Amino acid sequence: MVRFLVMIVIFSSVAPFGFGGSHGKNCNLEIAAGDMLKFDKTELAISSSCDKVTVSFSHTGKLPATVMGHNWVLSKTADVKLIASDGLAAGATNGYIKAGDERIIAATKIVGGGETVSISFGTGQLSKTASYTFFCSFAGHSSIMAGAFKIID
Ligand code: CU1
Repeated sequence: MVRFLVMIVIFSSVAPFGFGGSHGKNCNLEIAAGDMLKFDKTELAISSSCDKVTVSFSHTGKLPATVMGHNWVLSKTADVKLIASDGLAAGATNGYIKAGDERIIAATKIVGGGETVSISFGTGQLSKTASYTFFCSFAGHSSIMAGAFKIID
């Protein structure tokens, strides 16, 4: 699946490499999670030619958001633990995200079974040399529900 995704990214990469081009190229990613603490992908990758990324995240389970809610959060790998612990302190009413958390590159709201949500963000702040991780910040999920977010040529 990861290889398939990478192929799509490579084939859709028609613009010259490098961020901040004038093409305004939008890249789409899809990811899902069910009633277990698991995303259906362990890795997501975008081309460095993407100016903007839209992530569509589906909760394919049946449990409600209060019991088994999930979100999709992107940050530098080094920031995951503190974002998650601050999110836990912020609690369910804040979607397990600390208000105004500048370490977060992108985050969806918490969704429950049957719901799909999407988030778009610019790639201007991303660097090919940094390490990024996507994860779920719902209470206790981030240590298991996480994967690598890569920028490839
Ligand atoms: Cu979760």
